[in-house]
Amino acid sequence: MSSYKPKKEHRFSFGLWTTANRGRDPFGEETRSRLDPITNIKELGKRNVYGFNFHDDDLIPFGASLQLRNKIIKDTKRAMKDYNIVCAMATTNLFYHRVFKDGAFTSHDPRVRAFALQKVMKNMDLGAELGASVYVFWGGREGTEVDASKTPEESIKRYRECMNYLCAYADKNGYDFKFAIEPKPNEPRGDIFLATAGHVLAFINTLDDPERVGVNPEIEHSRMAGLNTYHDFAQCMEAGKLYHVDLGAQKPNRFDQDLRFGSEDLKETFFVVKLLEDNGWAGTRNFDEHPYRSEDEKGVWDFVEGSMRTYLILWEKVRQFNSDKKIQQILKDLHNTDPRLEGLMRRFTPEGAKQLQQHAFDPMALSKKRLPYEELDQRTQELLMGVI
Ligand code: GCO
Ligand code: MN
Ligand code: MN
Repeated sequence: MSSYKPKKEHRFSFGLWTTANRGRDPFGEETRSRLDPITNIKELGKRNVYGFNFHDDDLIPFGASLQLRNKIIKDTKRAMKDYNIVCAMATTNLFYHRVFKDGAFTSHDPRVRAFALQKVMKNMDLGAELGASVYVFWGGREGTEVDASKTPEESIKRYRECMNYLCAYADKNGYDFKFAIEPKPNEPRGDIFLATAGHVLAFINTLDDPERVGVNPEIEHSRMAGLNTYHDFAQCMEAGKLYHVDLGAQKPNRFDQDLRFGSEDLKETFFVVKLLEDNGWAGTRNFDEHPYRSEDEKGVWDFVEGSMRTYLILWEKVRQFNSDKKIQQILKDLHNTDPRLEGLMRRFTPEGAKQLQQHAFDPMALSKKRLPYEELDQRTQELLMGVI
């Protein structure tokens, strides 16, 4: 029985904004005091978190002097070294300042778009300096409330132009970041462009350098759209485009709740962990979520520890699932083989098609095969509930 204690080798990571979240929401003010980024990094490191992620403004206040910037960078590097924690991912805040009120890459104003590019390039330089291996793009303000105000076609073109520009910038500077675009259907905008993982996958193929760019799906965002998170993650992975993950929990079809990992949708979350672990996920096991607004400063660390602990418990459940004789027998029985038909279907040939057209099927006999999904799901449930 494992102790469910996180280790650096588990490669857990948190965004600095997750732990520094002060509980402000549209209806109420902050409920926690400010957590400065350096203490934040140290506290994460102490708890065996492998890496932190940051938006430029999480670390260096918007508009900070060069002197302050340099001091913070120096302190960050020191804390990383002393507390054995890496910078795993960097990203840009293109949503907080009012200059981005109608978008950054999709703003109508070329000066705003250019400012956004400048802000990203500057933070990419810092991300590279701190050793980040992924750069995330979350277009929080890239959207509309008023459909008459922007056409999606034009907006997508602008988005593409910016992504192409930034890929070229990274190339030119020899940065080997992977870029990961993070979908979200809405919030803070009424509608956000690139709403789901599927939209992002389609968009990536239209870029100049599709190799560099992948998806950063977030459990919460996928469930906000009422989608199956496991399927979302799996399709990105199957496409070779799962470049980063944002883990958390969410009741479906609501505002972005950013709840602690595993606190909702436990079975779907189990299958996300299973997907990652069965496929040897090499990225970070990254949490993007917020402590409850009702928590105090201490509760923030309960939230961090709880997230990692839940992951490790689910990981153990994955091992149990994979070695459970009953489950594995059911799965084995589900998978028929028919070498002849499989051979015919693998690739179209006129000869093969002729044989397939002539093959005599007995649909009624085929439909008689037992699919014991009740038993399979019940066993999975019982495994998750801890009685087997
Ligand atoms: C959200 C988003 C953000 C982004 C982050 C990275 O909760 O709406 O997940 O947290 O991931 O800003 O740019
Ligand atoms: Mn979110
Ligand atoms: Mn996210």
